Amino acid sequence: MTLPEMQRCIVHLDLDYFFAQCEEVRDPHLKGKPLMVCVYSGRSEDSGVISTANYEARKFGVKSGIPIVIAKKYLIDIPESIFLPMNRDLYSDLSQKVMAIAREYGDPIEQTGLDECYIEITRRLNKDFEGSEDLADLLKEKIRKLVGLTSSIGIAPNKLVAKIASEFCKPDGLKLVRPEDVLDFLSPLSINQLPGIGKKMLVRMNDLGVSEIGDLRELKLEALIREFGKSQGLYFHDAAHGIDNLPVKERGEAEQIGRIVTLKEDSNDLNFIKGSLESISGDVYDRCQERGVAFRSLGVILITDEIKTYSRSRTLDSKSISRQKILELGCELTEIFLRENPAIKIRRIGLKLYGFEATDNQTSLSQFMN
Ligand code: DCP
Ligand code: CA
Ligand code: CA
Repeated sequence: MTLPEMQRCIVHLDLDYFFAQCEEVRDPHLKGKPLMVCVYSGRSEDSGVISTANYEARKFGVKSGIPIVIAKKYLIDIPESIFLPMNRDLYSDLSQKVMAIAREYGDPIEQTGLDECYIEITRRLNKDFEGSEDLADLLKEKIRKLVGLTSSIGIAPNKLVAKIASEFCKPDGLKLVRPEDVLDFLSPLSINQLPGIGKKMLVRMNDLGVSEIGDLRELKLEALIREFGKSQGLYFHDAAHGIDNLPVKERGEAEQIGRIVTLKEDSNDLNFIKGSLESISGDVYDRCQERGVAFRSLGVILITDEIKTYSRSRTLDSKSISRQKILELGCELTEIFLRENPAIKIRRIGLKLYGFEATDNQTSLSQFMN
């Protein structure tokens, strides 16, 4: 079976007990003992919280976010326990090494934290999902060999299920969820395995009789929207059905999309300038479409015949993806500028869009997922 068109294969890679494991890489003697990385507040010797702990410490109930004093109580009978301060440079150095390796295994990759990323491997597979496990095994092995870290990998037809799968198989695991198995995989999982369900939401869900993802699937979309509002309701409905169409996107892309052109001649005639604004609008609009984003803010850049630069901008009440809107706003801002500055002639004109948000078919999920 070849991958049907539009069928994606996504890897979610998450490094195990990351900060603490980095410390073990730095000093292998630390291995095998309960190890805590601490965020010391500095108020008193032990004030602060646990950033993360290795699995030996977790056996005693230590976890991220608990006070250091509590962790010390849990480990009172284990004198070889180790408490270390944060060493951010080390974590970011090892993180960069891992991400560079991940990049060799797919394209694009979306880094969502120091210790995790999504990798789109669809185009690396020419047969079916089976090849994906071998690929992920190679990736895990390479990270272990070259960086010294263990990781957990989920493979699924979308980011949501891949993330749940990597969490599911921790530590040092690999979990493939084939498209036909998505619903069976999700059904028995506790509802708080879904990204975006914290303690409060868990209580609300339990009150509705929902404790597993399968229970959530029983609820109708209308009922979910009534209970949680449109965007959350949609998210829960899609998530319960294992649906997520969000693309894997490189981070750190330009925060704005813009273009500047030189007018055929210097001018303060809006009708003449409008011709250029039309073509720039089309261009920035196309680039928004390619990236699948809507914008909230638009600015015009006006460069005068004396090479002075001015700009005017506007933020909308709600996001827009309309080419017409871009042109209208561009003209409006230019007109206001020209009215206020009748003596100025424009040599170059530009538009920029920023304040990006996901387009509508993406909103429900993107609010809750990395
Ligand atoms: N972190 C933190 N405070 C938290 C949660 C996490 O400082 N409340 C830091 C330390 C973690 C890193 O972020 O090492 C990654 O977080 P994860 O949630 O992925 O947890 P770990 O990697 O520590 O453990 P796991 O093996 O469960 O992934
Ligand atoms: Ca992790
Ligand atoms: Ca993580």
